[in-house]
Amino acid sequence: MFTLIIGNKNTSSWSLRPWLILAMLDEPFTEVMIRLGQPDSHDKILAVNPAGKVPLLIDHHLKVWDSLAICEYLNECFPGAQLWPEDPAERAHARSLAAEMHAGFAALRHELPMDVCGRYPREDSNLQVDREIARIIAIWEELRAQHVSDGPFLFGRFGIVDAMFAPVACRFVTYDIALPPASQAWLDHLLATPAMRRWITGAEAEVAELTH
Ligand SMILES: N[C@@H](CCC(=O)N[C@@H](CS)C(=O)NCC(=O)O)C(=O)O
Repeated sequence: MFTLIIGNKNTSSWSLRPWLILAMLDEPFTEVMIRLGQPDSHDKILAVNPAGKVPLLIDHHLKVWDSLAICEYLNECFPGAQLWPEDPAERAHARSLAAEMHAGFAALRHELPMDVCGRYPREDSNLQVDREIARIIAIWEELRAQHVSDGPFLFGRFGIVDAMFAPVACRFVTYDIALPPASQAWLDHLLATPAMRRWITGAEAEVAELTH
């Protein structure tokens, strides 16, 4: 059985991605949460992962870290799940989008950090954040226009690209960012999945515990 080491559900956007894939696959796994932002957080992470980051997937003697590397490994473990699209051109497109999300959108990450339970309607304007939001919406709109008849997720069926953008979906709710109907429908569908509901409930429990 896999063990997935994650950070706080309310804020650890990187952790959400592989967690969501395991949860969507209905794959039993042991979840270990290391609370971030504590004096001993870094030491606790270093004790399991020399890279000093979560998420970390442990599969028997194998350790896989970095959210995208974990998603790739899960894709290899579950080929039937088609976590990347089957068509090579679509797969290349999906990989480009996952890489763009993984390496980019720095202004959005910095200015609008993931805070699943927070509600802070965005008031300040920031050109770079506006540009990144526009790019994300363009990606979602294009995918939904292409794949609306294939299913409710970005490429039709659920896959790594949905997982990569899931923390952005949470941010759009937190910061009340308006979306065109097709993107909004994808976001609503994703956040209503039992897997995302579990993550959000976990984040709520965590925040309640921290504030009492
Ligand atoms: N590129 C990495 C980033 C991982 C990352 O930055 N994780 C944060 C939590 S969301 C972390 O471990 N922070 C703890 C620290 O830096 O001490 C990935 O994709 O997994």
